[in-house]
Amino acid sequence: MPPVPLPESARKHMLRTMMLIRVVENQVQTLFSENVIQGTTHLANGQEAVAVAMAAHVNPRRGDTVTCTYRGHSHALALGMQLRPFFAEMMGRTGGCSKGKGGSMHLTDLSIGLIGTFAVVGAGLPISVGAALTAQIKRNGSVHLAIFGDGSVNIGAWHESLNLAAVWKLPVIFLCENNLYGEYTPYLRTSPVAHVADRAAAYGLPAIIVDGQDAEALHAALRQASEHAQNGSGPTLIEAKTYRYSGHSRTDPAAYRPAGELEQWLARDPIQILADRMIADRQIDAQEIARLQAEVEAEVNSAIQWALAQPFPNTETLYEDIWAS
Ligand SMILES: Cc1ncc(C[n+]2csc(CCOP(=O)(O)OP(=O)(O)O)c2C)c(N)n1
Ligand SMILES: [Mg+2]
Repeated sequence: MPPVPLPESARKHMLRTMMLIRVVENQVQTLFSENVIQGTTHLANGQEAVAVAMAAHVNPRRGDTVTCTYRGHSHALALGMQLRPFFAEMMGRTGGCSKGKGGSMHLTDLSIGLIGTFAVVGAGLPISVGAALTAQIKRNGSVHLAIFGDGSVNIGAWHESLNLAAVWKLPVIFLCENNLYGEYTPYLRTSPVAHVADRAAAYGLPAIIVDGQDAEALHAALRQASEHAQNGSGPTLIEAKTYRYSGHSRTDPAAYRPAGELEQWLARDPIQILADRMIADRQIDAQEIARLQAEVEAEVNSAIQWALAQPFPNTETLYEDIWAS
């Protein structure tokens, strides 16, 4: 799907949000190495365009929802999660979006439509299908997004979700971030078809393959899928071809990647692609980009300082916010 030029204000918002996500992810990496963030982290450097294009089509007031994976920082921020509860959650502190009990892999905020980020591969899809079934019954016109990686497409729940959503024509978008690897294994070593999108045919679904580094191409693909869902035609499978610059998680040096592969993808950086297009259209210049960069860095640093001053949850809260005790 080719890019469709968006208005200047929409471009600027996407550019700034991608820059913010990049700064945040780099800080998460640093804070993790300093043991301020514990557990594990999965960074999305290189995949920012998918997050900002996706968020442009989510309207929580209409009841839209999103599920995603443990690699969910970018999605949460693009949907509008505030930096303070974001960093407090990362650090396991009470001011976090899940009161410090979820951490990096479980960012959740119903007010922005983010109903869950799931560490179990493929687990988000049935939840999104359920949300879409609710929407169909309530006839509220909402659209529901399941975001997942290429590594989930051989999980049973993935196939069951696509099948059920197709049969019932549910208003759901299946958005795959195909970053070529599931943990340390290349996609093509685990799947016999070249593209994740090829699998849509088995369920009679429309599929779109899109450049995952181009925010405007992604925006166009998501618009088509969103309109398809809203007019009662059911789900679409979108495959965004993208790449994670770092390894799978905090301890992975990504030594399994062929030489030169990372450099090829760095040359197609999603922030640079949109910035170059805006520069060519005289909508931004290097000075304004530097100003935006300084602005987002200051916001991120101030949120980190705030989060560092928050307490850790005390043991009395251990049995709060759970289904049963
Ligand atoms: C059901 C299940 N099996 C295995 C794992 C271990 N695991 C964690 S992440 C991952 C790879 C998933 O890769 P992908 O879906 O491509 O997402 P990416 O990390 O590339 O964003 C695996 C196998 C898991 N969390 N859940
Ligand atoms: Mg992957």
